[in-house]
This record gives sequence, structure tokens and C-alpha cells, in this order.
Amino acid sequence: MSTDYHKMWAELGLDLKMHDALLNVLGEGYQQTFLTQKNRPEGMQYFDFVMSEVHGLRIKELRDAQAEGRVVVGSFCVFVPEELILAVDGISVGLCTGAEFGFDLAEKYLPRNTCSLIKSAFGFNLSKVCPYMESADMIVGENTCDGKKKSYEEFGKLVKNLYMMDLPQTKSASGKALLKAEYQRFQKALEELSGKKITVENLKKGIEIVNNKRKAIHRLAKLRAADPAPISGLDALLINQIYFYDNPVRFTESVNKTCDELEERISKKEGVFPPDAPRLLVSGCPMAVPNWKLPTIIEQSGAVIVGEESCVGERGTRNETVIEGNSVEELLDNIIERYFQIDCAIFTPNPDRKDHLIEMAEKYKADGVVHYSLQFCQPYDIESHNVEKELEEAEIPVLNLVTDYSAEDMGQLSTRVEAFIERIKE
Ligand code: BJ8
Repeated sequence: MSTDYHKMWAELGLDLKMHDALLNVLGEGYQQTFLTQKNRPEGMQYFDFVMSEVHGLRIKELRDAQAEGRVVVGSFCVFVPEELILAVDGISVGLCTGAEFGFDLAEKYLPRNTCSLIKSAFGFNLSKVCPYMESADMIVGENTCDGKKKSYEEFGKLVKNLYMMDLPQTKSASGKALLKAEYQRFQKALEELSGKKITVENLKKGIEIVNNKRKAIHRLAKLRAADPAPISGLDALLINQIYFYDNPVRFTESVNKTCDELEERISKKEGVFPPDAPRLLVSGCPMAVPNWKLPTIIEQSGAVIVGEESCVGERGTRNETVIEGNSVEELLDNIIERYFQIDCAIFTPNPDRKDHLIEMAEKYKADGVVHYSLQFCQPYDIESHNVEKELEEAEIPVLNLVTDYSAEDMGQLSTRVEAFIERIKE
């Protein structure tokens, strides 16, 4: 970080000692994971910069925007529609956390057998190390899995601005009606928070910004179908993670610029891995910053990741919102159509996810799928058995892994990933 932000962090109420410790660990992890990769696209320099300033310059930008009267809305789920937040000139930031930090504190509120993603959100909050949580004017929680749903009851006691969104559990007409009612309620809450009314014009603008961001990400995803792969899975994951933090217009430009470079690489048959490297998809629970453990193991074992079937990845970003409509309600219906297609494992039944995986395997020429569940995540862990069975029947090899945020199982994971890569090679 080029500037000393300690004063700003102190004003936000962060625990400076803990926060410095976190930044040190993050910095070292980043250096070892990303900066040691060979032949990275030059465009990654922008994303390296964003990461180096993720607790610095970006937080300053949020505070400057707040000083101008704009609101910051933090969320944990891709069902929270960024289009509505942008329509009130707000800023949307992801709050999902991917590090084992403050778990001892979190376990004072949560049972030990809670998934790491939930524990991490509590740990970051209780340790006072997350400037995004402390900056947010509204934090949106959602009734998705049981773990999240019940833990927000406790989380609501720790923060003063938690807003709960109810989400459907089935892809039924009543499920869609619930989503519509909840998005309408969210619209009102945003209007009250910001003091700005959602209109056809500002909502169309919000949809356009998010569509452009998704278009850029789709372009990146398509380029990864090339053989040799022009970008590592780790770098592509990083871009998908930064999707949740960066200014959306600037992010879109930077992704498109990187895609221009990747197209050139592809035309010259340049890649980050040799052409015969096994190509894998990763599917399952979202991987929030700085959860890079499994992708690092996979790529250090010689395979390249060519797609993520995840909320930090294609499950979260696919499909655009239709922008045609003459009323806010029509546009809201278009938004609902788009979001209702998200095939999160909290839905029952959830056959679309398996179909999407088969489609991705074909599109990105993947040789196999690594299914990743966080320990104690019932939706993804239970669903993994059926996903594995149906993919294997479609002759797509699957490695089913359950892990957490600790480094303890790295040796064991490496052994299983290496054996899977051998299986694919055979
Ligand atoms: S739309 S995946 S972002 S809910 S890992 S907390 S499911 S026990 S994160 Fe998610 Fe929205 Fe669905 Fe996506 Fe629960 Fe599992 Fe933990 Fe999870």
C-alpha cells in the first residue's frame, strides 16, 4: 500500500494490531500464490494493484462516496441484486470472507460444526478487521442455507444495520412470487436508506452497468476454452473475486483490456500451461478472498482450471438482465427472471446445476470436475453425491472433496488431486 491508512482504519473502529496481522498474512499469501506464477498476462497488474489496495484506496473511495451522500451496501449472497443498489447511486460490496481468522471468537456464537464461510464472517466482525463491514450503511443477510439463516439471528446482535432478505427454496410459482415481493421490499428499503427514488432511467442505468460487467466476465470465461489456456485458473478466480469489490465500470474496462491481451495470446498459441495439461472445472461452494487453497493445489499439481461453477464464478455471473421495459415493475420482473435462474444448492430439487456443469465441461473442453464442499455445508455436500453420479454417467470424471479454511489437510488434498490428475491422463 502506497499510503498509510492507519488513521482511516482507526476511525472505522478496526483493531489495528489484529488488522496489521491480517494484512501481513494476506500479503505473504498473495505473494506466494499469485506473484510466483509464470507468464501471467500483463493485465493482471491492475488486479494485483486492486488487491494491494483492497483495504486501502478502495475503502477511501467508499468513504469519499459516502461523504458525497452515496450509500454502501454489503452482502453475502449473489441473490442480492446489484442493479437496484446502483439505481439509487449506491455501491455494492461483497462481505464474504475466506480466511480462518477469529474462529475462536466466532465459536462463542456458533457451534463448531458451522461452515468456515459463516464462521469467517463472524470472525472478521468480532476481530474488527473488516473495513467493508465497518463501512457498510446496510448489511444484507439472506435466508438461504440453515447455517446462514440461523447465524444471522446472532449476527444481527453484533451489527446495527442488518437487513434480512427472505429467499425461495423451490423454483416454483410461489417461489418466484416470494422473490418478487422480497425485491420490492428491498427496493423500498434502499429508497429509504438513500433518500433516492428508483426510476425507469436509473434502474436501466444500473442494469446496463451490471450487464456490461457480466458481459466482460463472460468474454473472459469463453477465452479460457482455448488450448493452451491463456490465463491460469488462479488469476481468473482472482478476477471473479474482485468482481465483488471494485468499481463496476473500472472493473469492466480492466477485464475487457485483459481479454484483448488474451485474444492476442490465443492467436499466437501462447498459454500459461503446456497444451497437454489436464483441464479441470471447480464446482461447489463459493471461494471468497483469500480462499485460494484448492485452486493453488490443483494448478501446482500440473492441471489448469478452465472454469468455476460457483457463486464466485459462473453460477453467480451467468445470464444478463433484459433491459427493455417502460416501468420500474417491468424492469424488476426482468431482474427477477435473471436471478431466479441461479442454481444454488439451497433449492430443492436443483437439477439445473448438473446440466450447467455438463454444458461447461463441453464448452471449456474440461477433462474433469473437482467438486468442492466446505465441511458442514449440507446443501453442497449432500448435492455432491448426485452431481458426481450424473457427471460420471455422462463420462465426466469427478473428484469429490470436502475441506475447510485450515492448511492442515493440504498434504492429503494434494495426494487426492494428483491421483485424480493421473486418472484423467490415463
Ligand atoms: S446463492 S451458494 S452465495 S447462498 S458454504 S454458507 S451454503 S453452509 S454460500 Fe451461497 Fe447465495 Fe447460494 Fe451462492 Fe451455507 Fe454452504 Fe456455508 Fe454457503
